Formats: sequence, C-alpha cells, structure tokens
Amino acid sequence: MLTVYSDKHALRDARTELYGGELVPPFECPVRAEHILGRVREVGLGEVIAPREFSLEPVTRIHDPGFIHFLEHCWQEWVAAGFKGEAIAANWPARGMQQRAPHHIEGKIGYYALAAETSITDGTWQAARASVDVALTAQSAVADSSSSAFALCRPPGHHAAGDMFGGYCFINNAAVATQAFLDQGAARVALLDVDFHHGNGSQAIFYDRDDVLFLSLHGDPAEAFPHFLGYADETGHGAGQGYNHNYPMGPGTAFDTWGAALDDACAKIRGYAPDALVVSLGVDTFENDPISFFKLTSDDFRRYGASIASLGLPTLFIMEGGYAVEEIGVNAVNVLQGFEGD
Ligand code: OKP
Ligand code: ZN
Repeated sequence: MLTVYSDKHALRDARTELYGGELVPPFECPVRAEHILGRVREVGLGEVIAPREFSLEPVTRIHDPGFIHFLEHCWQEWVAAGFKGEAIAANWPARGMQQRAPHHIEGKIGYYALAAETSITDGTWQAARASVDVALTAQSAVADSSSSAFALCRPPGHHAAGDMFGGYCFINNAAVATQAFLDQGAARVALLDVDFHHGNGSQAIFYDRDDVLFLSLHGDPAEAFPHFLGYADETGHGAGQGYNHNYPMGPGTAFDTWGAALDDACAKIRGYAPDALVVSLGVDTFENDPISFFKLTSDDFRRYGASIASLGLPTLFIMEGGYAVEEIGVNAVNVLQGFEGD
C-alpha cells in the first residue's frame, strides 16, 4: 500500500495542552507520526511519497473562508496583541450570546474554537496545510488506481468542523478528501470513523447530505470527548436523514462488542454501495491508550483491517488519533496489513 507522508508535520509542536487544569506537554506530538512511518518502513508496507502542494480550493469546499483566514493568521495576531503564551481560547459565544466573529484575536479564537485544550502556535498552520496535502495526494492515488492508500496525516482532522478547530484538529483532512472524491465524479462516498473519539466535525459537515454516509464508532459522549455530539439518535437531517450512524460505547468496551458494531457499520456501507470508502483511522481504541477507555489489542487491529477489506472498495485511510506512542506504529500498520491480508 502507498503511504503519503510529509515531514512538515513536525512544525506542529505545541508546548502546552490544557488538561485537567494543568498545561501539560501535548498528547498529540510529533513522535507519533515518526513511529508510524518507522513501522511502515520496518514491515515494508510499500512506497512512501511526499505530498503534492494543493491550492486551498479543495479545503474551502469544506471549510468557511473566514475560518481558514483565522487559522492562517491567528499566531501573528496573538503575538501582535502582546500575549506571551501559546494561543488558547478562554471565551465562547455561549448560550444566549451573539454568534458573530469579533475583531480582537482573544474573541476571535473563542469564536472559532470548539475546545480549549488545543493551542495554536507558530507553525501550526503550515503543518495543518501539509497534513491536508497528504490527504489529497493519497486521495488522488486512490482515485487514479481504484485501490487503497494511507495518508499519514498529522495533525489529525476529524474534530474540525466547517468553522471550528479543537480536539487537536484544524483542517478536516477526511472531509476534504471525501469531498474531493465527489468533486471528481463519485456519486456516493462512505466515511467510516474508527477513532476512539466521535468524529463530530465530519458528522456536522455532512449531516444534511445523502451523498456521504457517515458512520462513527466511539466512546459514549456522555463519558468522553467531544462530550456534546455522537449519540445514537443523531441520524441525519433533511436530505441527510438516515445517512448518519453513531455507535457510542461505554468504558471497557473490547473487541467482541466493538467488532460487532463494525460489522453492523460494514453492512450499512454495503447497502449504500459507495464508489469509495474513507476511513478516519485512529488507534486510540487501544487498551493502553492514555486518554481513552476501549480495550482493543494489537491483534484486534489486524482483524478489523480484514473486515474493512471485505467491503472490496477503493479505500483511503486517513490517520487520526492514537496516543500510546510506543505502540502507535504497530497498531496503525496492523490495520493496513490486515486490510492487505498479510
Ligand atoms: C483527538 B482525536 C481526555 C481529554 C482529551 C481531547 C481529545 C482529542 C482527541 N480526558 N481531550 O480524536 O484522537
Ligand atoms: Zn481520538
């Protein structure tokens, strides 16, 4: 399988994450991508190429231009305002308030943030831009060959909505790639999110559409981030009614339950008969993940890769989360090797 990777991911190297009331070193750190790349090479998964540089046109098919402008200029505006630390939202347009982007960066960052754990730093925009180039380069390889590819994206994307960043995500790589398939002539695309966390951004982006079937297996939002989306009764809206499927699961969920949910999701994908499949691949479902509560083993990743392959679809894997850094390479590549049947 082809892997697309950019070393520009390392430009996303924040010092701080707001976690439990402390500023800690971020769980989403550069060594994650390096370990995955190392494992890709170690097992000889296939060729590794650098991304092409795309314009922002495919990105603004999904994201609000004002939001993209904010991401590009946030750090400079933050420094110009005299702030000394990394850019972190501390104010929101909460219930009953105006939903209007203010001028000052302190308000603007709150308007465009869905959570406060994710700081914006020098280099964040460049890394997010390279990450979506990785996704689009892998997408075009799948479209050209009708087979499969692995976009080794970092930073991840599935929490980013049309005009919000957070949950370590800035640009929704999977959503941009999904839209690219459609813009190149696909009639229907399935987007399967197997990251531990609900793909709230992807869900929101496609919620009222029937040309994308979104399915997400994740920690119950009553217990886990993103806390405010991902319930089973969220089934789509308008033309999108019936094209959104959530599988929230509780603490301690192991492969018997998780694999049954995946089988159900795969049956729905088969019924939808899409032209392509995009997989938001997070391996924070691993039993030793430091911020998650599922109990998948390294072998389970290989098993479910084979289930995804049985769909027989052109398949684009987009890297999302996974924070057990020592095992992240084995777990992510196990999915890809299971998919390839070796
Ligand atoms: C990004 B991705 C844990 C707090 C974690 C943010 C999680 C972002 C996950 N108690 N909050 O989906 O892997
Ligand atoms: Zn996650």
